[in-house]
Amino acid sequence: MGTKVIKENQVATNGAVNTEINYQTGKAFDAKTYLQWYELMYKARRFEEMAGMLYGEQKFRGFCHLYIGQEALAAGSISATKPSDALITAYRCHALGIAKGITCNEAMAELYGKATGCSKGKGGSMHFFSKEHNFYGGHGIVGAQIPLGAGIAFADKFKGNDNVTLCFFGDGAAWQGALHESFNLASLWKIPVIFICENNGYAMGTSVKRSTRVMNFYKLGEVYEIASEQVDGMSCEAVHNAIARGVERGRKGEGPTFLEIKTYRYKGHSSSDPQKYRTKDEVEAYKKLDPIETIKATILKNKFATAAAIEAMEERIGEEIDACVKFAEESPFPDNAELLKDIYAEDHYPFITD
Ligand SMILES: Cc1ncc(C[n+]2csc(CCOP(=O)(O)OP(=O)(O)O)c2C)c(N)n1
Ligand SMILES: [Mg+2]
Repeated sequence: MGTKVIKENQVATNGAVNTEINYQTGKAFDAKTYLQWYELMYKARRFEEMAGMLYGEQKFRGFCHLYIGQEALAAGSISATKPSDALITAYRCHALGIAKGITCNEAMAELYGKATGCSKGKGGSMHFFSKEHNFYGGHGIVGAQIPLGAGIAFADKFKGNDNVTLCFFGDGAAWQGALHESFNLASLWKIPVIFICENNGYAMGTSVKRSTRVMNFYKLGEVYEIASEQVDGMSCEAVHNAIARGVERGRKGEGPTFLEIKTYRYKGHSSSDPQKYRTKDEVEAYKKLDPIETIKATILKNKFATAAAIEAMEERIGEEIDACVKFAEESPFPDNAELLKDIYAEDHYPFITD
């Protein structure tokens, strides 16, 4: 059951994990994996920095919740899974959507509410979606995606394939009844789902300490006889290995996994958050553990790539981000005829078939 536990309220440290062995290969992580992690996290970070700036300039409306600081969860999840594995998450969905294969063009156009967006401009920041890449949203109701994730995984089991579903939610969702109902049935029916609690310490302005006495969330899984772990979310290596263990369990028919991944968001809950509930020192302490900087240092230290090659990659991504803004601005808004589409599977009333 719980294999690795980070002490209560302790800032997760990633100092020693760079030499950690890849759980699947039994060897150190290779150059290709480090470069894949770096590229993905750097792209997500640059995309969101641009999105935050444009939102501040009121180029697009609605909400804008950024994943900045939490990118190692996206990187480690993708390297440990295959494209046919499903992923579902809450409203903080930009980085995970991009990790699953949504392009920067489709993502930025969605923020702008344009027809070329990944949800045809009808979802916005909180509701990225891509059937093509098995990315099932982008959900605004806290905890609502937990039973949906279990249901997607149930469908895969029913169809007899070996896909595993990654179901993300925040620490604020842990006390929703839907989580407990889903955990119970997923365990009972051995559903191939990995429940992932992104424990970033806060639900809007409410710290975990103010909402519960349970400081080790991973224990919630153990109550339902689900294999559970607490994971350092500032480490791509640790995230990859924990997800890989869950994937193996799911593919073998051994049922669900619950990961409490300790992470941190550097920005406010959404773009209109004065952040009075935490100190600047706390934010700075976590920034010192930044997964992007850590992975870059590992790449350079091990000579997996030269500084010039990394710079060239960064420049290429920078151009991709600039281009996606132009693409979004020049794209059309959805047609009025789109308004009532994509609500029901059937085109016409009564919307129910036998
Ligand atoms: C059922 C429900 N209650 C309240 C809200 C308002 N709300 C939006 S986000 C949020 C905090 C959720 O925090 P957490 O789950 O930790 O996710 P994080 O924002 O940290 O990623 C709340 C209370 C909501 N969207 N849905
Ligand atoms: Mg939270």
